[in-house]
Amino acid sequence: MTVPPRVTGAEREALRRAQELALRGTGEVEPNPTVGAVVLRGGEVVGEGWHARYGGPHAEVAALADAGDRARGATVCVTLEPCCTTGKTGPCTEALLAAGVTRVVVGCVDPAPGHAGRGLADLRAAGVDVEVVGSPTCEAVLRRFTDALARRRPHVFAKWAMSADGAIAPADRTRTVLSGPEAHALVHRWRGAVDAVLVGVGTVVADDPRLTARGDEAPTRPLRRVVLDPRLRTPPGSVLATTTDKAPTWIVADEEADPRAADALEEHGARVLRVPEGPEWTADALEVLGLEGVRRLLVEGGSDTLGRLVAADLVDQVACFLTPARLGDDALPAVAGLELGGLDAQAIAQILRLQGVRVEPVGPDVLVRGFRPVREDVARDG
Ligand code: AOF
Ligand code: ZN
Repeated sequence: MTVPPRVTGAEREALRRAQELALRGTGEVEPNPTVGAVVLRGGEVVGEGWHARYGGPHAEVAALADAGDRARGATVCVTLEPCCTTGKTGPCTEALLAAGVTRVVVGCVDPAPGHAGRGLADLRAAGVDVEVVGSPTCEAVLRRFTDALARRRPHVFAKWAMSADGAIAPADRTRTVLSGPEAHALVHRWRGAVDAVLVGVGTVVADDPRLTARGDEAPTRPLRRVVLDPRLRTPPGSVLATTTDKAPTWIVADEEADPRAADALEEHGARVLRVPEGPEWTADALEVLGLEGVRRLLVEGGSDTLGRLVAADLVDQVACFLTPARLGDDALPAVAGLELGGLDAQAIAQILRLQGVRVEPVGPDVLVRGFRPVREDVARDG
């Protein structure tokens, strides 16, 4: 790494540590970048922080909180240019100024259009000494983020629980709880850290789910619940359609779907989004969600929806809970079109083409997670 002479050895070391901290957010913050920050005072580390969950505090804010009063007159080394706009949280540039930081060492510039050097300019204008290292390691960490900036659809995080024989429901399709309470707690936390949760209409008809976030950490904004429902089969009396006072429900339908069905759902307060018929309907539906401001989307099934998204290479991130249950012959496969029964975590990860795989016990279940290389289509016009 070529480091400009204006960066001290302690700062270089702090930036390396900040990169390490940044990686702790992997799997929790995408499509946003993983970011780490270290507060230095007189060459000593007095605070550390990272961006830990989507929608949560940014790395600088976490590191400043860790440093407390010692941040006054200190240097902050951060892997990414501090943001200067209010997104889900306030601008980091203002947090740095309010804390009395006098020098900021930045790993690389934020490629996001609204940032891209403006944060650096704001800090300099306020009299802060700013140094950009241009670190290739920091840039490498941003790859997933830069790719996501180029497309309009959300980052798709698909989650499911499946039996040891690779199914999500028994032959008679009755609702079956497969994973343990620890897995449920994790799912509720994830629901609190996405912009929307999506299921296919088959799941609404079979399970009539609530899809609310009941985690310990209060969601930063009302969770949008989305049903992929081309022909508008969502029952107007379903929980999702009748609880829109608690959380918004969006039904994504084909443009040709029955207008009377749409009226019935809208009467209850659900919103029907129309997507023109076409060979890439699912991709188009995701794009509509992206344009509506959904950047991180949790997909919770069912079998057909997961199968369609995987087949179209529209899944970016996977979390699969392997549970000890067995559902027997003719059970519904967890992901339509994929045979995942009787396999261990490594084999499942291989079939799903996961990268950066992590396998860990969660109560009685085993959680397999990773990222999928996604298709290049991303900057589609039209
Ligand atoms: C920072 N520090 O730790 C991160 C930054 O979705 P939001 O509101 O959290 O905003 C995310 C945007 O802020 C993201 O698109 C990227 O440009 C920047 N990320 N910036 O100063 C951080 N994660
Ligand atoms: Zn920020």
